[in-house]
Amino acid sequence: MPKPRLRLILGDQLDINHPWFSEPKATAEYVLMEVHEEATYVRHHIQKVVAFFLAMRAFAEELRRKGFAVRYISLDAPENLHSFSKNIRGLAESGRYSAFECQHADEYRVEESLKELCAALKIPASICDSDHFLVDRDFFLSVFKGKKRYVMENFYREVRRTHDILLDDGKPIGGRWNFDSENRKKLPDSVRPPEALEFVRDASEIVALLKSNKVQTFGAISAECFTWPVTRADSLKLLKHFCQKLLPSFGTYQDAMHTDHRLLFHSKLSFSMNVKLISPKEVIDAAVEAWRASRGAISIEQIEGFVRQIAGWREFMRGVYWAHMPTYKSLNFFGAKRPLPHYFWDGDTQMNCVRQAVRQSLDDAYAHHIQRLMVTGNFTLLAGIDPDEVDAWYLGVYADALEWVQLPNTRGMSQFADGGIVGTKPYIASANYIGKMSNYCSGCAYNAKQRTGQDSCPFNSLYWNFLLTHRKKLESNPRIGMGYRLLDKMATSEVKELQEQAAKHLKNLEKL
Ligand code: FAD
Ligand code: DLZ
Ligand code: SF4
Repeated sequence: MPKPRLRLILGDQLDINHPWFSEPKATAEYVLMEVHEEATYVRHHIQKVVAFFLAMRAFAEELRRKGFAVRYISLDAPENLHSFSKNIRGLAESGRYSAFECQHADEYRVEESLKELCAALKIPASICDSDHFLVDRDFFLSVFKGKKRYVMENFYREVRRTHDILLDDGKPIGGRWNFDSENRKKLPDSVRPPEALEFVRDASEIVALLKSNKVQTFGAISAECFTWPVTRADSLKLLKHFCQKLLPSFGTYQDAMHTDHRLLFHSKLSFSMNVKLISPKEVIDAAVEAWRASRGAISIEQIEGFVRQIAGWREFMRGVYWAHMPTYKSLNFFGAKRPLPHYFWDGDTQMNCVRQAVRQSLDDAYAHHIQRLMVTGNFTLLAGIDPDEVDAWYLGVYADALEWVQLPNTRGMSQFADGGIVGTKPYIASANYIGKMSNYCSGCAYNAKQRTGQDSCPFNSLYWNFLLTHRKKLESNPRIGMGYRLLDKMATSEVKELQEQAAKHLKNLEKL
């Protein structure tokens, strides 16, 4: 019998439709491994680690059921050396395999170590594509070749053209490429989002394994009632549920926030997609098919809003990440250096919006986009928190957090620490925006209408103070000029009061 090839499957490469699995089964042995290196490179939410381990174990089982040879190295396996490279070296040196193969990793850190590993092995080694994304890494570079800056909209149109998504004879269906302006409604009392679809499993065994192996995590978990989708079957059910129940209102309430409705009309498909249980193409195809079959009952604003997130933002962020790593990880345009306040770890703050968004994140390892961008991210930006600390929080807290998508969203879109590589302006807002998009302010200890005074909402004075502090860096930006024009119309005494109030809030940051 010829020796098999050894093939590594990373925790975010759980794609049963990868070309590997169409090849003759006997030619390869597949290895998956639970390693300390990955469980501890940042402190993760417990639900994130559990979701990865359960998904990896279920995938290994599925492969075995289908007749593939699988080696699964669990966290407590005696032979586990707790790093991808060390485990692979050990196996490759055993003499049992003819070659080593892996797929490109999505994270720079891991990709670099795999390249080093392949160069060092004594058996032939190669890296292939994961075949997951709609476009490859070079597509991004080709769209922006010779251009001064990246524009997500231009990239998004090219992706839609490449895959013929929502086009009629090359023209966008509905007459426009982008319906973002129709995607900004607050949730009215009369609208009740459907019950979330959950996939209840007992995760006690993994929770005990993490504890006995001293993996430090944070956040809450109900071990007997773990609800994230961790198999392809779960993910397909969730996609169906999204298309039937959530898509009809997805776009309209995409930016809304509500204390009683954590998920609203969001899909919660990010973990499934990021670990490749389902592909972005099949998610888009299913949603477009549901929209088409509805014969107008689902409006174009809903489907375009959803497609834009996946064909646009998700792929665009990946392009930015690979075009700018590793330097991107240390950009700090505003020189922000305050430590992250304790309430990001315990939710204990009087600011209701931050409390809701953080507690939900700690409870569920999930918050939707606007909570991440316009509540927690907005606050850390206005308060001048060190982007390294902000990144570590975002990378740890969400089950869907992998660096290729977390970093450009956090350091770029949300903190503008890249000086405008991802976004055209910093996403900053006062209580006015949060009040307009949520019911948070009515239950808050602070007064959303007040800019100064002990009870004044911190977002208000911090907003104006941010503009003043960074005037040199921002005032020439046409998208933010309005703020400076308003500032210039204010009386000097009013500006001074705002600055003094902001200074008090910043001094009192840990107690807000
Ligand atoms: P939905 O609202 O249902 O959207 C559908 C899908 O669109 C998502 O599943 C996701 O795949 C994609 N999508 C939407 N917005 C973005 C975006 N800005 N970038 C990339 N994909 C997008 N997403 C992650 O997958 N991992 C992260 O670590 C992550 N970190 C973020 C950090 C910050 C500061 C911000 C502002 C956003 C971050 N996002 C991240 C993007 C987005 O918030 C999540 O993808 C989304 O909330 C996941 O929930 P959902 O599946 O219900 O999304
Ligand atoms: C996130 C994660 C965690 C917590 N643990 C593992 C693990 O033990 N084994 C594994 O293969 N993958 C894990 N992952 C996902 C990896 O971090 C991810 O596959 C790489 O960073 C490449 O993107
Ligand atoms: Fe947040 Fe300010 Fe509204 Fe309170 S008043 S919920 S702190 S925006």
